[in-house]
Amino acid sequence: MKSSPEGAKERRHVAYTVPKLKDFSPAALDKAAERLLAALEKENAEVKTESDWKAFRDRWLARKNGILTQVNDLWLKAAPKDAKREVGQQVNRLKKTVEDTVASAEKQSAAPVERKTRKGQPVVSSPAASVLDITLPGTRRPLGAEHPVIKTVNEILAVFRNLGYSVQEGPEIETDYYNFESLNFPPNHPARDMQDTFFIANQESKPLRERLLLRTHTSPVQIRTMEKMKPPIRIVIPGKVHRNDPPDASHSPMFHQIEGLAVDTNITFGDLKGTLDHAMKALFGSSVKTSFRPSFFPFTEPSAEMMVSCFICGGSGRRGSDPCRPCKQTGWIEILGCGMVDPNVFEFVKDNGYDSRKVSGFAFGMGPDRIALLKYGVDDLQLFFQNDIRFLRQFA
Ligand code: 2NL
Repeated sequence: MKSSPEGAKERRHVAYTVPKLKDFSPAALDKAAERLLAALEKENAEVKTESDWKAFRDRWLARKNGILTQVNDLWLKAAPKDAKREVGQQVNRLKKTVEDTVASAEKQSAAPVERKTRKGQPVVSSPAASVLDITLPGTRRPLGAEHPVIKTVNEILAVFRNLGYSVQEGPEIETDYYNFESLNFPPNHPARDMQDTFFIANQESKPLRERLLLRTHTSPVQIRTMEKMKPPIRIVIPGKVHRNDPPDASHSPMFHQIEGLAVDTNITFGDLKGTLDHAMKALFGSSVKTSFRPSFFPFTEPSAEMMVSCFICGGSGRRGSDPCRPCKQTGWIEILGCGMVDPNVFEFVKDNGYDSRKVSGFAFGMGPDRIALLKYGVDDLQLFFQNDIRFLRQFA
């Protein structure tokens, strides 16, 4: 029978095995650790190829029966109570050394090996040189670029970061509780209808508040954040949201939202106006004006829609002799919804310090897809989501 080279190598020495310890004294531990490290060094020196390295890694790090696992079981778990601390520290040191050694062995197994040509000058080639013609031209990897919607999202986030807001994110699959109930949506509110919401199938056996759906706005993240961070807070939340809207030039079943929330003592509608007016000037230029008109959202009271003077026509409604299309000749563009957080919303997080008698807050939400359409003069939202690089590369 032919024996493999690996088999021959194995027989040359007896492989290290983790001994059971009878003596857990520091001196005995040091001795055991010394033997283990000697074996590690010896085996490390024998790693030449990638498959050597994989075997080396598995022998030392495999969760099931790897040497470190055995050390944990035979040394740490078996240690008497009064030696546990000492053994634990020793095992942690060994763990770190083994992990570092295995990690650097990977580099050594993949590193180019130095070879001599017949004339004696060193030639650097990879172990795979025999199957790789290094004189062939390389594969071109075209550079990617930021998607225009993400670019817009990042610009908006930067404005709020500069005001001291932090960025929070959360799951796209949400519960009815976080998407609706905690946001003061009455049981028969139209936004709960199948019309708008994508429900996850087969949830009927669960209580309503635990049923899963695709979030229809990023507001659930605001509740989740208020559950984990006490006031005062200043946060902005970007993300994908989903609504059962058929796609057309201005609608998509997946779109983006950025919401913001500031909660503190004595936050007023004046703070809301000042903050958002500043944000619009930072985004669209210092000459834009803002205007607020009453609106309704279930989670804010009072609520408003903010208009920004048209940054395409400068508010005139006309472009030369043509009517301005983005603002429909009104000179104003509806840019976001906002309002003062409804005390009913704080009620759901009152145990974390949100007592509506002590704190107040403002919130706002905007659609960066629509803002990107306006900013780049694109007339069809679908273009943003078809990922045709002939379209996208224009923004690179
Ligand atoms: C819009 C309007 C808005 C909010 C979002 C919010 C969140 C909490 C409490 C109160 Cl947790 N409000 N979010 C408030 C007003 C408007 O979005 O038109 N978005 C595109």
